[in-house]
Amino acid sequence: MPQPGFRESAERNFNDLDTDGDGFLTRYDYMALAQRRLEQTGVRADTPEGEAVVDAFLNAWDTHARALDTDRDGQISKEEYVGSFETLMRTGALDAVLTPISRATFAAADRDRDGWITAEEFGSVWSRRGTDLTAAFAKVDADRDGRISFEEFARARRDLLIGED
Ligand SMILES: [Ca+2]
Ligand SMILES: [Ca+2]
Ligand SMILES: [Ca+2]
Repeated sequence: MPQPGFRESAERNFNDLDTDGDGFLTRYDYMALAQRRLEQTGVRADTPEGEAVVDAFLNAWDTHARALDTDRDGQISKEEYVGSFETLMRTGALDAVLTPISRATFAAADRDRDGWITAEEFGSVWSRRGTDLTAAFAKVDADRDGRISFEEFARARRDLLIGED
């Protein structure tokens, strides 16, 4: 049974993933996303942190392509993505993709490598347009200790993706 707003979440995710806006997801879009993440965090691609970010996005592409690109033409249409989003969630494929991305993003954002994301570090990874960073930080910092743990970060990113926002 589709949840209310479910299709909207899936469409919004699709649009976020379709970096070049041509209406299809390709390997290029995921590479561009990884590149953008590196630019935001100021992490270089040839560092272990940078490689982890690129690997996580390419892993996401491989998983999405395997699950969704049924005609194997190397691109995923919006219909293919939106129509399969619920299956991705139910089978755990979404988490298999999301967890490495969250881990790599968290590591890239944690510039002083103390295992926490502070308010200053937060700005480089939470960049959905029109976001109030202070409010977003407060929401992600579930236990309100003024810093974001990996668990808090991963949970918030998942909620964002599936529309429990
Ligand atoms: Ca595209
Ligand atoms: Ca830190
Ligand atoms: Ca916290």
